Amino acid sequence: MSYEPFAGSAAPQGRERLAESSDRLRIDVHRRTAGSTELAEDVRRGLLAPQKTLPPKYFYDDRGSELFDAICDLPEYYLTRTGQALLDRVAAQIVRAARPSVLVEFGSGTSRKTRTLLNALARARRDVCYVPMDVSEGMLRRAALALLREYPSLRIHGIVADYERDLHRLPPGRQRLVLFLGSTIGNLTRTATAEFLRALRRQLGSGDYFLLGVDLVKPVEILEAAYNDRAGITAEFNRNILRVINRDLDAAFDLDEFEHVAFFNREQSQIEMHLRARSAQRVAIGGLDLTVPFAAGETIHTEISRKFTRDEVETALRVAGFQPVDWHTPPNNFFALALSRAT
Ligand code: AVI
Repeated sequence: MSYEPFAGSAAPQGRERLAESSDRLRIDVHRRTAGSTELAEDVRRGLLAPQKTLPPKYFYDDRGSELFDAICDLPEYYLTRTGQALLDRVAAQIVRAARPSVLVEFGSGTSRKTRTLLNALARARRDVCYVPMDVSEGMLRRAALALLREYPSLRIHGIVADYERDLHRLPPGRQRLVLFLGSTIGNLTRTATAEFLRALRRQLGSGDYFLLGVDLVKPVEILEAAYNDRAGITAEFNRNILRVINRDLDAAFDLDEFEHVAFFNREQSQIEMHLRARSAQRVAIGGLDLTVPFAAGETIHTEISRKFTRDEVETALRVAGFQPVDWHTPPNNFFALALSRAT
């Protein structure tokens, strides 16, 4: 047996806790600082910078996660549909190549796409332990319980943690297949991506596999439409970050005063999302004891979503210590699944 998460391992200490343990389910919760302290520091730093910024991870409270789920079903948002159809087509091939006994997933959310791989693994008669890592304990728990009902021989070791900071929380194991799907890596800067890949490689043993989903460069009209949907859901998602700050830091952002802006920056090969002040204003943030001035038209940069080429992805993987194995794309070349092996 290459992985035994349920036998005799010590419960985490301090802020970390073992939320749940049974024959088939274990959930470890790791929290480094109280959420609002980190939010306060990030908001203070971001809104005092010359180009105001806010980290995109704060989109995802319960409402933001629901809005993101709605985005995934939008006609303009090709990413989820295309990535899922591609995975449906190549899952069996990936399972044959990686032969995993542990399936790790970063940013697992509702584990939507995981089922495709679990089905392929069941068809190949491979029993696995699934290790989802997500910041949302509620979402991880709901997804885990649903999966346990659907897959009677599945074991799950959930990790409630932030994959950018807490990669070292990954339990040891062999024959692992690590999933990072949905092009979530595109929301990291180039530097953060390189750091993330290097940190991931350090956690893996040689011979473990990594499946990375990436959104590819394509005509600008298609890219910009995906982030400016006609139903206005992406705009609501973008403004949700202000709602989070109003609620958790006692701030007074008037959401109607901030306009959603999303465009493709060709030089950086990334979609940029901003919130643009419709008029000059001052916004009080009670929890920070701070008032932030905005000029009319000034923006808060809330997200990047990088769009990749094959060359760029494979170079980044190689530099971090992964050997590219397969590059899967759909006929329209909109999206790619890059399978690589830790060398
Ligand atoms: C989660 N991530 C891959 C999405 C993206 O497309 O970059 C987040 C998103 N932002 C606006 N729409 C979707």
